[in-house]
Amino acid sequence: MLEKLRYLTSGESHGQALVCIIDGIPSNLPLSANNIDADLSRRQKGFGRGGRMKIESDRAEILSGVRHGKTLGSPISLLIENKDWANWQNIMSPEPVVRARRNVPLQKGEPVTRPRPGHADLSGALKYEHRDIRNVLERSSARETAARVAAGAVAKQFLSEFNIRIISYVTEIGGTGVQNAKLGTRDEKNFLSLFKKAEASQVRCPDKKAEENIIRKIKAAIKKGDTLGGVFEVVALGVPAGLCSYSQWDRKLEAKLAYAIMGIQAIKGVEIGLGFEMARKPGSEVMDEIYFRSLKSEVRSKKKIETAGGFYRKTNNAGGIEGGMSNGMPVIVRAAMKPIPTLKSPLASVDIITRKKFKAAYERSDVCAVPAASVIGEAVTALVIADSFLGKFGGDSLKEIKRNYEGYLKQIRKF
Ligand code: EPS
Repeated sequence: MLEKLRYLTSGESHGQALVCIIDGIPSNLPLSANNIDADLSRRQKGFGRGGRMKIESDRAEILSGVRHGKTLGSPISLLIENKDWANWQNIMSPEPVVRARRNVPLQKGEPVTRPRPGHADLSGALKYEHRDIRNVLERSSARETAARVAAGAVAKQFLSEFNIRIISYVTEIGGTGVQNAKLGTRDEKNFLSLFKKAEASQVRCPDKKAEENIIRKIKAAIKKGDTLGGVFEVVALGVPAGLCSYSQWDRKLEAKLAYAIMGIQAIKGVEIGLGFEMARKPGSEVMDEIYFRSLKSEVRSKKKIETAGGFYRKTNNAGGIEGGMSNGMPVIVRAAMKPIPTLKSPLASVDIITRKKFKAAYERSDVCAVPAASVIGEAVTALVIADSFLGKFGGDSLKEIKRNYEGYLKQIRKF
């Protein structure tokens, strides 16, 4: 679905490393591994994560596409080591495992033959003809999202040159949380305040009371051997009107966002703006009415610059998108994550070799990863917005894109 920016990830959860190639980032964008590592670390946080996060401390190594702190315009490749690899070198060895000495057991690992309901295990085994489910679960694991967060951090770095920011917060976990009405106004100032509170929260929830309830819920789930899903919101701030198009189904901004968000492991639903709630209300209550304020200008460095005014809305039920195009308001995406399918209190399943009923195998896992999913949501949203931005203002160097963008802003101001 992406037009200008392409990216691919590779890597198994307990393999040597995760790898990501991003193609289409223009030249001369300042970029260092530090820009990426900050988001990698945010993705690892959140109350309810399992033992694995104590092993990993994700860092990106830039292998190509950047020289002396600036992008070259060539593909950027990134590598994130799996620290846990040290414990899996034989089990996940790319080379056939051979016996070092007679009487030394082969450390290939016991085949996993017990598919977990809700996981990729069974369909993946059938599809790829694997009789060891490890061959499926290693790649279907949400560990892969570290690579997507790294790619998203590069997209965010690009967008920051145009004062576009992508933020997120969690609104619900396990059916408890903060109601939309209590989140406050849907304007930039309030979104930034929600984000600040979310960054300081153990579960990325901006409401203190809701955070306490959520933590209580997660603790109860840990005790029961259960898992929890939830809802998070991603907001893109500073997006200009006119990204993407109504002209073709696959050029619509909502379509691109839904595609990207649904591509995150365990996501089962996406809404834009008021989303499903819009379907329950009459048109007179949900459309964002249009107003106009005359332009205000200031003289800065001997240049007259318009600083405020133009068309605006008082509400943002559309979530910043009308007719498949950004309309200049914050772009709001909400996503529903299902509970993690790896449960300590197992569910019924059938062994793929013996065909016997059993209670599904427990692999070490998280109890809740909604806060992490919210950071991943930011990453894929950043990639979509950056791609759409490049689709409209595309050029090969940052300077060329800035020139194109400024020309467009001038055009809309004069409209
Ligand atoms: C995951 C299972 C757990 C999670 C993992 C996703 O890993 P492990 O099997 O090693 O305990 O911790 O998430 C990550 C490793 C990560 O970096 O987010 C799964 O089965 O999807």
